[in-house]
Amino acid sequence: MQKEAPFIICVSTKIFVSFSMVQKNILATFIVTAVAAFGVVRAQGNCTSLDLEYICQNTEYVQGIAADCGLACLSEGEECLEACMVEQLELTLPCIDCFGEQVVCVVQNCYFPCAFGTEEACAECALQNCEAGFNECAGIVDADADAWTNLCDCNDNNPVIYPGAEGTNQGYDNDCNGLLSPSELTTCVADMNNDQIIGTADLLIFLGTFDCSDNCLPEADFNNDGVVGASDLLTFLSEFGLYCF
Ligand SMILES: [Ca+2]
Ligand SMILES: [Ca+2]
Ligand SMILES: [Ca+2]
Ligand SMILES: [Ca+2]
Repeated sequence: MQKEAPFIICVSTKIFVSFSMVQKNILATFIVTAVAAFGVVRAQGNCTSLDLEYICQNTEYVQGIAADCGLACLSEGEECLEACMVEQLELTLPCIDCFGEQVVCVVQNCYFPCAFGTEEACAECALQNCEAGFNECAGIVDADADAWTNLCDCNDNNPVIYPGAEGTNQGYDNDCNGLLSPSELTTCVADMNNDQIIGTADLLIFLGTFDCSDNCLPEADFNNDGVVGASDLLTFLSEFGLYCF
């Protein structure tokens, strides 16, 4: 009996340790998945998120090429147009197909205003008849209704983030310029490595001390209850991705 007791304790300690490791791995997988979903702009139409970014950054150039190719291929149709655009634009073929469809739409619906009317009349007709179809094909949406589509809205799920937006001190790059101004930063507790970003480096430090029994990092005990547990994890997750003072 006396020989077995330590053995049982030893085994149960091992089980406890491995169980805890499994939990940490599940947690890490969950968080990494959540982080990946957080960071990726999901394009739903024919255009990839890289296509949309390219169109955003080169809007006038893309429009110009589309118009030029449309004119050059007026009598030859969609294949000519696509070949013409592929040559000059860094867009995927399925995305370029949407431009082809749009030109066909304009030719079918707006031939007279575009051939004989003013540029404005042609544009107005195209907007009325062919813009919605193009947006649907390309996957262009304004999911957060802040008047900026996912072409240039660097976070289309948050209406206080769009090009030119005022800082809201919530830890977001509000104006999508890739830079952080004082009015964009917020106060964080989870910046474990003090680099002003709550990111994967902080996550690794936090997970290293999560559920700790000794040598706990006191700075990870956000609610000061003596353990690094579930409620601290919720705090950490609520700050993930934020920019801090
Ligand atoms: Ca938007
Ligand atoms: Ca937005
Ligand atoms: Ca900014
Ligand atoms: Ca950090």
